[in-house]
Amino acid sequence: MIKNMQELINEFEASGELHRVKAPVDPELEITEITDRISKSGSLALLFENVGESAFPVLINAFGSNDRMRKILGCQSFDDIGARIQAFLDTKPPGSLKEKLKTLFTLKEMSGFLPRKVKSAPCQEVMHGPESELLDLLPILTCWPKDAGPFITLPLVITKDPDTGTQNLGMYRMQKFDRATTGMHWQYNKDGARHFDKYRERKQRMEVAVALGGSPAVTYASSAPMPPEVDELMLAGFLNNSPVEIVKAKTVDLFVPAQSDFVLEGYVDPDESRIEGPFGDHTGFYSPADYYPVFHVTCITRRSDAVYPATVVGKPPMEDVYMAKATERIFLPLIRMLVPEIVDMELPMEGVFHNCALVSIDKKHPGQAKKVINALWGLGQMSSTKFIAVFDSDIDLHEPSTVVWKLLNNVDPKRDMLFSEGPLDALDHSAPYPNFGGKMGVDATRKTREEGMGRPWPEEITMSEDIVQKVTQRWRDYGF
Ligand SMILES: Cc1cc2nc3c(=O)[nH]c(=O)nc-3n(C[C@H](O)[C@H](O)[C@H](O)COP(=O)(O)O)c2cc1C
Ligand SMILES: [Mn+2]
Repeated sequence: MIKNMQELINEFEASGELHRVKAPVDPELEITEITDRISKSGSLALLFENVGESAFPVLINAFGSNDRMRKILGCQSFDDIGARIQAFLDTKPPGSLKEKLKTLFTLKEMSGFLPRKVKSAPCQEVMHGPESELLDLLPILTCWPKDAGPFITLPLVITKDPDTGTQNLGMYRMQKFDRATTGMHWQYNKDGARHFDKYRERKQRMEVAVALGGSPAVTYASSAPMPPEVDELMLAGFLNNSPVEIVKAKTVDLFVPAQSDFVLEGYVDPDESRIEGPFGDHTGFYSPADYYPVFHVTCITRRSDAVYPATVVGKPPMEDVYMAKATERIFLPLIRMLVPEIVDMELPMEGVFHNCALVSIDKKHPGQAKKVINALWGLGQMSSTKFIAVFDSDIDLHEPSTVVWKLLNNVDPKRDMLFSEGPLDALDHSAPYPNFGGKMGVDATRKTREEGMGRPWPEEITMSEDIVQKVTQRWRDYGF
């Protein structure tokens, strides 16, 4: 388990996966251009030691490879984590599937991974009060030329449900407006926004803490689509195989991860909003400016050896592609619990996750592919998926050429397309309205007579096994 950013730097440096940049660099655009080139060519973690006027180094692209993601999540393969989750599911007595999912993270077996409260913590070694430079202390990056300003790009936003007292940890970017305020870019369907709606109804300010850095598994967990009402710190504890230590924040009634590098404490006022953006986003386009709530920072605590974590999003592949790949594998067993005929899933990076899902199914009855498409359009964060294509289970969804081949050959557009409309991701720019628009499903499975296929389905070409073996054995005889 990698406990904090300092351990992560040591580990990745020892394995040759981290490059230190000692030359002075500008947090405005220069770091992005360097990081983008590294992301598109082999992908090392980068530690910028000398960033603008800031006293703190910047760690970027720590999550930017499948190998490093596996080390961060402590697994040999992401599917091993899925299998661990599956094992927990199997211990549950039969009940409705929905019920099972809801109770999965409240199981007795999971209680060992609940966060553990501690009295003192590294994240509170140094405190900067309300009169200090606050956000001016941090080397916050301006990522792209038309961004509205500097953005904190790896923030773990901690809020509390006023009804249940459950905390949520969500990654929502934050535009720095000045030394003491930022935007708070939680999209309407995210847990932070749901908490905020409750405070608005009560006409109360909401206390917010924002952690930066600390345990990389905690940072990953804050981006994971956990069901509402389940603390992401429990997932991080599960991944680390050890509870996350949390400490009471200094000035707000929230618990924050003890290993964090920085903690920003403050509040969001329901009566206040301000234009946020544009921001060069992970779609590869600028997301437009819009009104979002404002976060007031009233104090900052930090480690004495704090490192500022950042990421740059842009045209894929960037660092977030590897975080999303882990999510695709880890959450597959949960999706399969609700839609059991699903065998595998691939979210191609060009679809930037919300635009396209490929799934394979074990097809048993007519119309099943279309059933699966509709089911996914009603499932948690999957419901904002724009394109879904369904294949038979004898396909490797992770081979783009095979996928396109089957898609183009197996589909009769008139019979196999399903057009619909519904909620879309806030970052979709093609739809006529924000968050709502058209959707398309494609049934690329083998079609049967019951599905209106008037002709026999052809057999796929494969060589007979004895000839394959014979040729393998004789390969040298042919002079190759
Ligand atoms: C680098 C990165 C940046 C993100 N930025 C945002 C953002 O600005 N707003 C947002 O709503 N979601 C953003 N997300 C996605 C959320 O973190 C993700 O949907 C998460 O599940 C939200 O947590 P929640 O379900 O507890 O709300 C981002 C994810 C990553 C990896
Ligand atoms: Mn959540």
